[in-house]
Amino acid sequence: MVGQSNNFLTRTATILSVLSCALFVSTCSDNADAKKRIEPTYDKQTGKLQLLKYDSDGNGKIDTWSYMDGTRVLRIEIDRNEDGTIDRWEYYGTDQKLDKVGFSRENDGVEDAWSYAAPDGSIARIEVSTRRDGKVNRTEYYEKNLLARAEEDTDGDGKIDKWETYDGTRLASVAFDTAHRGTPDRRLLYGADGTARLEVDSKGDGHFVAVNQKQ
Ligand SMILES: [Ca+2]
Ligand SMILES: [Ca+2]
Ligand SMILES: [Ca+2]
Repeated sequence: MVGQSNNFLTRTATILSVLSCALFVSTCSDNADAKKRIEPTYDKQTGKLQLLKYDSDGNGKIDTWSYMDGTRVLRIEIDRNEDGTIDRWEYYGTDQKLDKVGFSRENDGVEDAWSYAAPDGSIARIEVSTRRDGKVNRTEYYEKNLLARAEEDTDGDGKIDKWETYDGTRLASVAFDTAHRGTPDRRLLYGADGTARLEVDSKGDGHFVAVNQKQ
């Protein structure tokens, strides 16, 4: 998933250039071929372009749907493996830059996570709806395309109650707010050697003590 991000961006740029080439520019070299593979739909009353259906790989089957407001792209939905369910949702801002990319963590056509890119094209964060109801309750923060930390509202009360940190690809710590104080009151620290240590902040003053130590 993470490694696909840059491919996604490249693919998106390609699709956009093909679409605009076929529809709006008359001098592009692949114009005729691309035009054959694109089906536009226009608003009956205003005549504005609403939807472009596109067969990106030319196998005769539509795999890309671009929802448009005239010449402006609003959203592109892609069925990459052509199994009949969408697996990538691209959302565009008014500046026509890719805002976020939705995807299905279960690959079942249900959009449950949204990736946001950093200016260099790497993943900045991924928002997740772990209940798959469209509500974001987990946010993962990435550095150099590696998960660095995550925070989650596990009980759905709107407040973060679980925090994870990562060291490379290894989970380094998980902290929980079991007392609904808004801050963690217990945490598990995982060593690189496979050890784990439980610490508790019983007073809520940010001072954690290992449970097997005398306080
Ligand atoms: Ca196709
Ligand atoms: Ca699919
Ligand atoms: Ca919560």
